[in-house]
Amino acid sequence: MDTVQKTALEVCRHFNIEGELKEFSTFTDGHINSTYLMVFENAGNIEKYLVQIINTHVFKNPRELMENIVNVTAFLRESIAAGGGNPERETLTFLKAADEKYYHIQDGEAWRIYRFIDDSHTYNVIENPAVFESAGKSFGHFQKNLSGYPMDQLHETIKDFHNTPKRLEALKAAVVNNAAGRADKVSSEIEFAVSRGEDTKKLLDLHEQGRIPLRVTHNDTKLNNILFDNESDEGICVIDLDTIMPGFSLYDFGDAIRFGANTAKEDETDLDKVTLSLELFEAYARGFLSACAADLTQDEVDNLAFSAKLMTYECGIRFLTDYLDGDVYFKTAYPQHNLDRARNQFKLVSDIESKLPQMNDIVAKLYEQYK
Ligand code: ADP
Ligand code: GN1
Ligand code: MG
Repeated sequence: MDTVQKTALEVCRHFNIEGELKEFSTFTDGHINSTYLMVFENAGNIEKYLVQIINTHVFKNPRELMENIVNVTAFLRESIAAGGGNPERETLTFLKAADEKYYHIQDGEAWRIYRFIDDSHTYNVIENPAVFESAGKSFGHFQKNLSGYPMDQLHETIKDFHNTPKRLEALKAAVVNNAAGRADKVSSEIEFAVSRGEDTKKLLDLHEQGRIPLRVTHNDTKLNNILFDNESDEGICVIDLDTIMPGFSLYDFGDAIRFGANTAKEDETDLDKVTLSLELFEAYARGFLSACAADLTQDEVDNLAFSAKLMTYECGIRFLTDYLDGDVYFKTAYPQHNLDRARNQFKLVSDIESKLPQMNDIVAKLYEQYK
């Protein structure tokens, strides 16, 4: 048994999990937390848990983080049950440790445990538009379900998470610091980011003018943060709830398109393969608008297409910043990984720029249908 497995097992015992450990495996989908599946046999029953080390470099206050998640999932549980759904499968269920806390510090790391949702899968690339339409419905319903949640009770788990002007400032500071000595290699990428500075303020300006509201949003709506049912292939559960905070609906829409309507993986290095699929864009927009069009303001609707560009641009800025900082934020598999991701995102931004008129037409048509 290696060290992490041994520590994870001690953590499980602290959460009162009994029985014999039968299986231990690692999930590598996420860029932030360390995630393990642990299967136990207990009195003849098989029990499956998702055991996670919270990345405390990213989430500095695990107590506040877990308070948000536990309260939000309790709220979701009620609205799912009221709508006739199954809360055990449609939202996450966190375990409470022996000391009544929802996380436990072991060997200097913050751990948490929740129930594994069986017979489900995630996607990193979409081939079938119907799957992406279902993802749009899932995130649209998620927003709708949380519309009555008291926003002032949410802790801001990462300050200025989608503040794009501040993300650009952080990139400029990283260029000046040049902590990893990599700035010389990426002058064209820096130029790409800086030349689009005007775009960073657009949504914040609209908010200041009272034209787009703050809502309770997920803020990390990438496709692999939805579990799909193995049988129906429908989105069943929105996961990765660490960044639920007040935000704009457009962040959630744009980020989902950024990841899921890309015709290639987020770190594809053959940039000819990286394009915005209009078919996938339409599929997601249909799912999303069919779930929540009536709740959106006209300014939100008018900026859905733009939000895809903004969130892709912002994510590219963040990958590039982390590359310059020496890969201190996102998990990477090799030294140039963050740079490859940044180039991929910037290629997608260029492609979206050329397709914005068509994307806006698609939104206008669907909005008429679903409002
Ligand atoms: P990260 O913040 O690192 O992205 P996630 O919370 O998204 O971490 O979890 C990483 C991966 O683990 C997910 O993309 C998914 O594949 C899997 N996963 C997470 N929670 C569950 C669950 N309750 N049931 C099944 N799989 C899960
Ligand atoms: C991270 O945690 P994960 O892998 O779902 C990141 C998102 C980025 C995404 C890029 C807390 O998401 O903001 O958009 O990587 N999450 C955090 O793939 O920073
Ligand atoms: Mg995730």
